[in-house]
Amino acid sequence: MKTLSDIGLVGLAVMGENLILNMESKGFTVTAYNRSVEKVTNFIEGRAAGKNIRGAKSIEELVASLAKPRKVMLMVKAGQPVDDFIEQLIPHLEEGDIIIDGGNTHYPDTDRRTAYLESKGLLFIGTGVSGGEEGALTGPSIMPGGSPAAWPFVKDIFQGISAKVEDGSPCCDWVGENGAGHFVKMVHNGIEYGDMQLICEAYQIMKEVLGMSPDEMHEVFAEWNTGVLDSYLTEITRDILAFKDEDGEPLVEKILDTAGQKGTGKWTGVIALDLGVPLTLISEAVFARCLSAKKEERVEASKVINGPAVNFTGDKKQLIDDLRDALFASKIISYAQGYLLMREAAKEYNWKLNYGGIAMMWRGGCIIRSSFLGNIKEAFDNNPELQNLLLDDYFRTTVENAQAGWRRVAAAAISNGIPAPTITSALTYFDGYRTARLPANLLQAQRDYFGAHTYERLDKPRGEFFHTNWTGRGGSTSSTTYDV
Ligand code: NBP
Repeated sequence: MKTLSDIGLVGLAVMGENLILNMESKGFTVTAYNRSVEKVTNFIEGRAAGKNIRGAKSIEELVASLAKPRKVMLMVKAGQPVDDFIEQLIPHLEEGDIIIDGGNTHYPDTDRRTAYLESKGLLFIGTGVSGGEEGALTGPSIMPGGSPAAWPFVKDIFQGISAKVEDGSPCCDWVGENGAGHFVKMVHNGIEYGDMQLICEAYQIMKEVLGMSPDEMHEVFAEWNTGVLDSYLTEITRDILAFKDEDGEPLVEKILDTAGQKGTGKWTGVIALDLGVPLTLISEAVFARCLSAKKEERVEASKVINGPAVNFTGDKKQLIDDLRDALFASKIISYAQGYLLMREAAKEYNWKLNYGGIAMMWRGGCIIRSSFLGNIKEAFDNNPELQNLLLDDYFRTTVENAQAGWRRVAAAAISNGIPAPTITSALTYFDGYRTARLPANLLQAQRDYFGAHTYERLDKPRGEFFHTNWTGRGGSTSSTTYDV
């Protein structure tokens, strides 16, 4: 074993342990530490036995075991524990040493910690790590941001342990300053919410409108996974649908229909509202989980509120193909919206995000990995300034070609009373985005009528504002013109 370790890792839970083993397997020597130190002994004597991994029983011991500049990665519960460990580490570190937070941290915390540690002469990295337990061990997607000066010192380790795509390129690259890495991880999680909800809506339509069994749906997902919908989430859905409980019945049908959430989807929706980005699909996916959680209320409502009876007389095979098209088109909308959010955040926070590079980071090792991320990379390679994915030739024609089926699916869901919030809101966004004249003229008139909020005119230059005394009773004073 080397006399000094390449990196220290604090937090011996599922992510930390597996990341350490991954690092060690790539030739790095690691020192492990945990708040409850008995877990260090258990790990060193257990999974880490015989490997280039040393255990530390104190922060002092951990820091003393590291080569300079020292690198300490925290894989602990996000929030206060990260700040607590930072405070414990600071007195033992020297200028240029690097603290890394690999937890699911909200990006404003990473902004704050980067500034704080840089003010103390230290460097900080806040990085998204995706892929769960298996990814941590065999190759996660890693999205680092923070102090740019720290990147050259951790690049070999991070890219060495990350997932790789077919051509061998790593699913890890520098994202940007301060909270950029955690921001991109947050958008990744939001997209994950959207992809999952889209699949759930397809399942509900197949089940309720077409009366398909889980085994039949399993076959459909198996086929979809060989085409444009090829992705980790399609794959696990295929397997979940085929999974039988001990009595031989499909387990999925026995699971209570209330979804949990840990907040990253909500953060994505909240920042979209703050930045004025129409992130409709991900937001609907978050609300769908909220509605699912109101199980008792829904059960009561189902007894007293009537909807249409399901009545599908069309071509079943056609609707299944339409569902594939609806899923793919909606998924494109979701990524288009997610990228719009990153673009707006980059403007707001002065980040130079590499959009094609982000697609490659998500191409492997994470929950949203899918073959179509390669098309997103190509779209940004063709035009790094691409305003909206829908304006890229491949995505525009794909969605145009899918829209007939997409509309039939939306119509089938609505006319049969099946909730499909992400499929339908994605279609509504698509129609809104391609509409030159929306009814916001009337909306502006309403605002001016009741609040003297003023409006611009088609027949006058932009930036000239007008107020009309609509009732003859108001004055000519208008409200101040500003946007929030
Ligand atoms: P957990 O999120 O369950 O955290 C466990 C670790 O945090 C243990 O080392 C524990 O120490 C430490 N910890 C806790 Br809990 N409270 C603490 C406190 N007040 N002070 C100091 N240490 C404290 O572990 P995980 O699931 O491995 O996740 C680690 C991070 O990675 C989290 O931010 C998580 O959101 C993120 N993440 C998780 C996954 C996943 O699939 N699980 C995927 C991607 C990212 P102890 O042993 O002394 O209690």
